[in-house]
Formats: sequence, C-alpha cells, structure tokens
Amino acid sequence: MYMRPVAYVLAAAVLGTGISALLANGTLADAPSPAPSAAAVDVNTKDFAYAPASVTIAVGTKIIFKNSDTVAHTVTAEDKSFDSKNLDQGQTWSHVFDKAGTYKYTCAYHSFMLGTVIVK
Ligand SMILES: [Cu+2]
Repeated sequence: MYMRPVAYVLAAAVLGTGISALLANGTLADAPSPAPSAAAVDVNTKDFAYAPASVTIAVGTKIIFKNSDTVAHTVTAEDKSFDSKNLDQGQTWSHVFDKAGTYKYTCAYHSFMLGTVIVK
C-alpha cells in the first residue's frame, strides 16, 4: 500500500516522540537495576566460626547474621563499613549490602574468626 508522504512524516514524528520520551524517563536507555531481592541470606555463628565463612550475594541482598554460639560475638567489617556490635547468644543482626565489593569481617572479641562477603 502506498503511504502518502504526510502520513509518513506524522508516523515518524509520533514514533520519534515516543522513543524520546522513553529515553528521557530512562526506561529504555538506562533501565534502573532491578529491585533488591527480598530473599535474605543467613550466616550462622557457631563454635567460634562463621558458617558459611564466605558467601557470594547480589547487590542489595540482606544477610542475617545469627549468633548460635554460647559466647558473644560481633560481625565487624575490616574496613569498618559495618559493625553488628555485641551479639549475645541467640541474637541476630542484619545488614543490606548495596555496593559491589569484597567485604572481609571478623569478630571484635576473637580475631581468628574470619568471614567474607562477596557482593556482585
Ligand atoms: Cu567472637
């Protein structure tokens, strides 16, 4: 079917506006990263160790640290970016990791306790 030039131009203009609008509000050009997953990851503290000692998570994931030991521990980042402070037996503390990186942490009372969170 022959399309009249005027209709052609109009169609192009409408299309162009639509794409510009999409680009302007960012839905097409630069989609925001998906909302953080609601799922949380558990790290348990028992027998003077973090279990698992190393976890790999997606950006935005929450980790719930639980102290299941008979003594108090902490979850303290080497770079001080997070610190649970004192966790008595049975206490939990959670932290959302919203920046990619490798985070090493230890217990303020027991420096031999080492854990790593890898955020991708
Ligand atoms: Cu400890």
